[in-house]
Amino acid sequence: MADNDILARIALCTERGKINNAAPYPPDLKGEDGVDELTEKALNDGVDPNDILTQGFMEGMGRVGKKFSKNEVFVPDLLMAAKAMTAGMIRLKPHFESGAAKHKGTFVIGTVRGDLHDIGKNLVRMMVEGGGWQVIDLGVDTSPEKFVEAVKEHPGCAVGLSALLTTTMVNMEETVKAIKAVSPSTPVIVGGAPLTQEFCDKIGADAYSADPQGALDYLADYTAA
Ligand code: B12
Repeated sequence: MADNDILARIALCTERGKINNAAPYPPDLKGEDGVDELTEKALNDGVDPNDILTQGFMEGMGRVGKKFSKNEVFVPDLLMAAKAMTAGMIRLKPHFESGAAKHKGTFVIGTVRGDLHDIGKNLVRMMVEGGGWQVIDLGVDTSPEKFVEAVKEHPGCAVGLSALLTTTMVNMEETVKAIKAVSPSTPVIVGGAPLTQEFCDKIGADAYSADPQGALDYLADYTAA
């Protein structure tokens, strides 16, 4: 397979959530190689790991992310795409560690203090990872102090905060203030079902998005600026 063909196939399998040859999902790709085998083949054929990331995984995740924003696909589709990408990322990981492939930057994400909801936060994490960023996931019930520690540990990072409860939205405000106190230039993106742009403005966060794609779009604009 030519480089462009294999990359297009990796993008398609990422978008459709085809993990590997043995995976029965999606039914129309049953018995065909998935992201796992295709990534291995591409690396063996000498395809640049950066191209696998950008033209394979990021292309596929970008397509599914845009469809999700338009309600053309749903949470399970996004989860399958992320699973497929994760299978390929395991093969790419040694190349990132060796420095042969580069991340766009570091994104620290967590659900704020008192809040245990992580399904949406995990989707954002996977999409941003698929967008070529190194993601540090602080998990759920994350204190402002833990976010501040991570910001100090990863200079130049961007931060994403998730909250699903009206009662924990106040902790989001406290977290934004704590981050801005130690690093005013660190961009903070907020999201979660009860949030609004108005709330984002009120607590001094830099951006709000109702879905993961919005976070990626903001990060793309931020790095281009
Ligand atoms: C699943 C769930 C749970 C699970 C969580 C499991 C888990 N691992 O996450 C469990 C059972 C643990 C749970 C517990 C509770 N829950 Co609950 N839960 C839900 C439920 C049903 C779904 C949430 C969800 O995952 N949605 C799907 C994801 C994909 O959507 P999402 O989180 O909104 O994320 C999307 C966007 O918001 C955005 N996004 C999210 N985060 C971020 C971050 C950034 C940076 C960006 C850019 C975007 C972004 O991107 C995502 C993809 O589009 C909702 C009801 C509902 N239908 O929403 C209630 C709900 C959120 N829960 C609620 C409540 C009250 C509770 C409890 C207090 C119940 C109780 N009495 O014990 C506890 C609180 C525990 C705690 N301390 O956090 C209420 C909140 C009401 C309110 N006004 O605050 C809701 C709305 C139910 C209701 N109608 O009453 N819950």
